[in-house]
Amino acid sequence: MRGFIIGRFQPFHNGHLNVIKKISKEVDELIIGIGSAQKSHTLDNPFTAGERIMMITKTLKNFDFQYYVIPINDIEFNAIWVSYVEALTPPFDVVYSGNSLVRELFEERGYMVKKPEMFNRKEYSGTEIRRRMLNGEEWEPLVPKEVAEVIKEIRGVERLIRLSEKDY
Ligand code: NMN
Repeated sequence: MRGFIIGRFQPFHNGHLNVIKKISKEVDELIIGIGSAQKSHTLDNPFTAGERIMMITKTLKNFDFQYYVIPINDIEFNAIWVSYVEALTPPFDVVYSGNSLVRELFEERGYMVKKPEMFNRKEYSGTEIRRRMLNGEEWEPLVPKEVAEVIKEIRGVERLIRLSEKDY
């Protein structure tokens, strides 16, 4: 049984990690799609696909299960999006998503779709973490320590602050 999960992971946080840990007990292998892979350097999507891959692979390095990380660009064509995802990924049997559009598109194609149980959604949220980064508040406890290290290495908080100051 192979599962598929997609998220923007801007950044990868403890909520994502909890969900993936749980799913890893239900499936033999998991495909982790990096959504909106083409986006970076904006306030909502500050990190590149490569940076998000680093966050995930470093966090999961001691995990004893098989997973694949696949960057997936957005396409302006929801009706063929599932076929587009299928063309980029290994085959899968079950889809996990908290995003109602993702669930709708896969359900219409006949996939088994599950909504992962999320906890502490208020704090384990990319929006909240990016807000804290911009306001100089404590964000590190909301992400795995490997993610905090990647964000420091790439000077991610400084990037976000610069993005908020310039009128690109
Ligand atoms: O659940 P979130 O974190 O929002 O992630 C879902 C991802 O799937 C996003 O990156 C979103 O852009 C992507 N997606 C893309 C399409 C499309 O390209 N037409 C459709 C549905 C979801």
